[in-house]
Amino acid sequence: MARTVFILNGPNLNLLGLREPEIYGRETLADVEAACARLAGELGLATDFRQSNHEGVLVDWIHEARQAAAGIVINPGAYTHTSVAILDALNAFAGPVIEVHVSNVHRREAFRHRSYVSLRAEAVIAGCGTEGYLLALRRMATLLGAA
Ligand code: CA2
Repeated sequence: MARTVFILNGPNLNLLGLREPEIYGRETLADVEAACARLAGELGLATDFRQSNHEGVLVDWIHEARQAAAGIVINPGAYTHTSVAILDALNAFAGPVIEVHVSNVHRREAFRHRSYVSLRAEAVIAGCGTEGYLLALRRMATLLGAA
């Protein structure tokens, strides 16, 4: 059976493609979900793609991943820069974690330069637009020893 990768998205990412296209592009989160599912199939993986605006829900999903996922791709949104709770939950997850940002956070405000999640992530992808999710999945396949 294909191993499952949780792809978790934090606050406001439900607005992807609907606002601020100059920063976040024109693809919607549904477009990203479909592209990830397609690529995962080619890589011999399955995806479980979710978005929440609530920190505790993201923490609960990371706990769920301990039993249900081989790896986690996460764009924690603004919680990247603030959430020790998400870092702690990721530290309790045994598999690989890849952090994704649609925008290049390092070209933006100083408060976006710090990431708690990067302390745990095997890899960080930023500034590649929504293609970053697909790059993360390819790297995840390598880390998991899949296709
Ligand atoms: O670049 C990224 O992927 C971010 O994780 C996006 C977060 C931001 O707080 C991080 O610093 C970097 C914000 C997500 C907001 O998404 C929107 C998309 C379209 C319109 C408005 C917000």
